[in-house]
Amino acid sequence: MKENENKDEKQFDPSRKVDQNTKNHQLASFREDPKDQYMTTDQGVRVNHTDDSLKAGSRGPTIMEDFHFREKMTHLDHESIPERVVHARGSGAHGYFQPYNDSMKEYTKAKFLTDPNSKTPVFVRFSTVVGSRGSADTVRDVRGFATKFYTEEGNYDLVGNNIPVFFIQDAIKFPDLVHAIKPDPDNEIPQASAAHDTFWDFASLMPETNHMLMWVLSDRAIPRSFRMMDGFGVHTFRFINEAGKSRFVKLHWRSLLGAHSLMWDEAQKLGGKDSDWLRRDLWDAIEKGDYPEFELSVQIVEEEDEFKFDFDLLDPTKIIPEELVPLQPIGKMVLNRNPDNFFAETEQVAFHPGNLVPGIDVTNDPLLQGRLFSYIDTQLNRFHSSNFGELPINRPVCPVHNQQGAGFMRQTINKGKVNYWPNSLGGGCPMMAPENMNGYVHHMEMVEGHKVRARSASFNDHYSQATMFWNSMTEPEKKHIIAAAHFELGKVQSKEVRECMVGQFHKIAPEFGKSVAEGVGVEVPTNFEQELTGNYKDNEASKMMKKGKSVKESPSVSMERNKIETVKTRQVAILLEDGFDCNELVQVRQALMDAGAQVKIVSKFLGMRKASNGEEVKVDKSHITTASIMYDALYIPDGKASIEILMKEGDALHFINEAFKHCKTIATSGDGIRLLEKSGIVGVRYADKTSQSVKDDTGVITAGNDADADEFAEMFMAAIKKHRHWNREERMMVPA
Ligand code: HDE
Repeated sequence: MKENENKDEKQFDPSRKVDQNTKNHQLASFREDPKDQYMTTDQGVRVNHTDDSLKAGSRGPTIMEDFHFREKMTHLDHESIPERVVHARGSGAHGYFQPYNDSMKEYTKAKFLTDPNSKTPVFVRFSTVVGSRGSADTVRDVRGFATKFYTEEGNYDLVGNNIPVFFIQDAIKFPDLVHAIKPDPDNEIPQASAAHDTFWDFASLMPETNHMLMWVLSDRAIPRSFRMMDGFGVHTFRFINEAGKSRFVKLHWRSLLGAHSLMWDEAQKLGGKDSDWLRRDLWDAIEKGDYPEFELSVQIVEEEDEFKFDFDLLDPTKIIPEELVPLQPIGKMVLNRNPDNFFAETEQVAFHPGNLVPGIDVTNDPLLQGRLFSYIDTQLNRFHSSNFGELPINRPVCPVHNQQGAGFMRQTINKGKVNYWPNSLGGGCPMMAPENMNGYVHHMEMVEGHKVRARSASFNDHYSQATMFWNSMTEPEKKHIIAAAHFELGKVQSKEVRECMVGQFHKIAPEFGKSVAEGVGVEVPTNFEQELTGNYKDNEASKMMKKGKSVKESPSVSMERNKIETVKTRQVAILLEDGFDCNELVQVRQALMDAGAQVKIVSKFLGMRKASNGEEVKVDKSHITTASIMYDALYIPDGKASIEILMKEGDALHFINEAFKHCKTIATSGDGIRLLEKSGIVGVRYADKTSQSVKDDTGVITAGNDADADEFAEMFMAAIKKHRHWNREERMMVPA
């Protein structure tokens, strides 16, 4: 039985030990299943007719007393709630987290991170940031990666992103950032895109955005799948151990499938052909039992080392390079169950970085401090009640006792007269928990200072890590960043804004600035040395920081240098028509499926296609319902008749050209080589059609008629593991 079928409807007992199914059991009591039931009104009265309203005569007006009509219509009228002001579009999944061992005991008393026998239920919501609820999944944007851990000690939320830094350093700039990046206030254009004047105007005047801009222009901002992206807590948090000792910690999720991305052309096309691309991918994978897995790792810094870096640990525009503080893997999260109801779960889940459990605490990072206010505030706008914590998806799996009794939509029925503390009439209950009974005690950090509206000078370096990021990229990654900047700034009308931004890019890396300038019709400003004032002025404190530990390059930030080579869950299209070679198809398809790939037969029409030996296969997708952008690799089985038909199909030729353009692995044999030659692909060296050889040229695998099918399949899969063959971008032009 698949894990997600384990929908045990047992009665929920909040006092029992939490395991991976506890949240599922709790939700069970809220689920409704209409199977074999009569329709009722909200009051439970059975309905006997719901197709006509109650009227005075069949052609007369509707009568007020029609309680069924009024109730039904009122529900529709009130069905929507305000969408999230940012991260409006998201997709959720249930799962669990399990530590590998108890190695974190030294650092934190949070049990869910230290007990290898515990499987803590989680709910994760992935999201885009800028677009509204119905916007496309594949836009260039940061992705949210928010995890709610339903621990025995209360809910812990790790509300992170797929990029480890942020645009701004102080929360007070967040409303400005959001206004600048969201659609323009006069015409609400463009949707879900930073590519417009206001965002780049803001960014070019705020060098603190530089490091984040590099990440956002990189392929990280167009993930191939929510399952194939990393997550980051961004801020420095604190771990507190049993003895009360505090250490700084950064939290990271690593996808166990590796971080992979779309190409920009592909992302834009998917936005039209399947704007639910990431949502569908996540849903389908979980339904098939390909459960997404993420490893949680930490970087731990002793308090006494706080000032040993060339950046401030409290500055959210900086990473701690892994080369300075390596990641320690601590456990794994598995997402194994889709939500039952999008609204009740994915829409109503309410995250808050201030949902902490004993053993984890916050720091004075000024961005984090502002978030601690904003998340509750925004939930009040979404739910119009402070009781949103009682919603099934938000309620903890441990008992909740307090005197927060009333308010809109209160669910809990608090017993007795006593709803205040201290009390003697209620026996002093609910009681305060001393620290040894797991009462949450805030870390007793010593703070003092003048009340000032200011930023620490230790936050002043806005270039070094942006440069480090650029230096750490491989050549193809650098080219993609330049192309992304050409697109983004290319959409900016104001020449001054383009110039100013190019000036910033030039300061980050001269060759980067020059290459961007070339594509956006401006010169690198000759006297660009940003008029550094206020926060952007170099001063003694920031010079002191420069003496701290730093690296000029951090290979760990490059996706290309760290990709995980696997075929698992890759989507492979098989293009064929009547007359294909069935033996070869069966063998290659089996090898792919054994390696964990998902295989789809694509043909002109749906239905059955006949092989040259008379056997039939079922078509999964017709050309009109699919496209090469929805696959990671392409295989065209041999078979003279099938190939002859494909050579005359514009859609098939386009499929091949486009897959090639997007640097995907393409495999074919025998007559299939003629088809590749007929397509727009140029400059590839193919195997000799009549030989036994198999050839791989930039991810195009071709095999002669007498080649060994196993060898062919092996070479095909080895090429798929590379994900993309970037060197093609250099060598060839493709008309697609
Ligand atoms: Fe958020 N952010 N944010 N954010 N954020 C919200 O809260 C905010 C920031 C993140 O799937 C809102 O419930 C401020 C960083 C995620 O439901 C809101 C600041 C990071 C989600 C809000 C930031 C995030 C949100 C909107 C700067 C990565 C989606 C709806 C001070 C560490 C959660 C909501 C979900 C959502 C405020 C910056 C991650 C308005 C003020 C940095 C993943 O409260």
